[in-house]
Order: sequence, then C-alpha cells, then structure tokens
Amino acid sequence: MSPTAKYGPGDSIRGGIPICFPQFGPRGDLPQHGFCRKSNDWVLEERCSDTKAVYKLSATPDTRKSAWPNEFECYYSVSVGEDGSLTTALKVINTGQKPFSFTCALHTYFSVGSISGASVEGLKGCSYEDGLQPLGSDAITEENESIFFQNEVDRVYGPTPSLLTLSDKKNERAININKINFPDAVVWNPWVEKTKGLADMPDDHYQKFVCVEVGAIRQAVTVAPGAEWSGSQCISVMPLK
Ligand code: TA6
Repeated sequence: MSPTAKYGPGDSIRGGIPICFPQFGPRGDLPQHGFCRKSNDWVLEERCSDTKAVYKLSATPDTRKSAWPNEFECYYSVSVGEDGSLTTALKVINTGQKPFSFTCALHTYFSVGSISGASVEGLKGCSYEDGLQPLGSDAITEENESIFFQNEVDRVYGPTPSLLTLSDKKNERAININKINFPDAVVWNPWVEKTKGLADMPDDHYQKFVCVEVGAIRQAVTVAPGAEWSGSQCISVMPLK
C-alpha cells in the first residue's frame, strides 16, 4: 500500500490489487481503468472459510448509464493457501441478452525492498506495447531475460507465459505469479516524475514497489449472453539467495 493511499468513496486505492474492469487504462470510453475498482457497490457474496471469501458486483443504475451499460455480474474471490500463497480470481457473467466485450487486469502492487534490486523475469521474447508511446504505436519484442527499473516503465506484454517472477533482491525473495487465462501482463513503475504527480503516493515511494498486473488487455474478451469468463492468479513467495 502507498502510505498516503486514499480510501474515500470513489477513490481508487493506491496499492493492494485494484480490479481494472470493464476497461484497462484508456482503452475505451470509460474513465481510466473502468468503474469496477472505484465502485462502492461490491458486496460480500460468500465467506467460504477462514481463508477464502467471494465478493460480487452487479450492474447498477450508474453502470447502466455509463459508456458500458451491459448487464453483468462480477465475482472476485480471494483465498490464502496453506503454503501462504494468495490466489485471486475474477469471474465475469453476461446476464444480459447481447454479447459484450471488455478488457481487464488485476492491478497488483508489489512491495519491494528497493527498486534498484527489483527485476521481472519471464517475458523474454514477448511482444509489448510501450505505454510511454502513443496508444497504437508499433509493438516491441522484449529481448531481456530480466526487466530492470532505471526509468519509468509502463508496458503491456502479451501473450505471455503463465509464470512470471518479480525478484526482490533487497528482501532476498522472489515473488512468483502463476496466472490462468490472463494472456497479458503489465509491468509498471512510475519512477520519479510520474510519482510526483500522484497525490496518493509520497514522491520517493516509486523506490518501494513494482506493479505486475495480470490481464486480458491486448485482445478484448467477448462473452455471449449467459456465458462467463474467468481468470486467476496465484502469488507465492520463495527465498532468493
Ligand atoms: O499500471 C499501468 C497503468 O495503466 C499506468 O499507465 C498508470 O496509469 C497506472 O496504470 C496507474 O493508473 P491510476 O489510474 O491508478 O493512477
């Protein structure tokens, strides 16, 4: 979490795992990252056990008036494994009478001991869109085994392997992210200048986090009436010697 994250109605929380749905970033007519992450209409659907809960968001009068007025139900499950892993999953059901399309991501903020000791592995050979260039610019192929952070990084990779790793050398740990049915992955660190423009993050806090976000972004997902889509990520930590 950012130390200065805001928690008011309508705020997107700077940290944790914001749910970007039904639009990732500026890829559509909704506000940045869609309405899901700011919605106050989430309800606890089921407390399955001491270690798993499911939350639900359905279409509301506000979403029906938005640029994405579709009938839907979202279910977001969070569960902690006996091994200490964290699994979060998003399921989208089309409860309407016509197909709809969306893009989405689980916008996970990972704490790191120091950005200078952080790197992301698993994306070598993958195509990515550079978010520092205009949307629609030519895709680039990742040539590096490890992605390091010496400037702002904002990239949408896809398609990508199911296992990604965030190395956090300062904390002597590696964070594995195993994803299912999320074809894409975003790697983001705002670096110095962009962080100064974030009202809910201290100016130096870019040094303490990396976002690795599993998503379905580069190709929108289309769901037929009555059908559903789901994706999940399992986050686990292992020692890094
Ligand atoms: O993480 C990728 C990204 O789309 C970046 O471009 C940056 O805008 C980030 O999301 C945070 O967005 P937010 O609206 O939460 O400030």
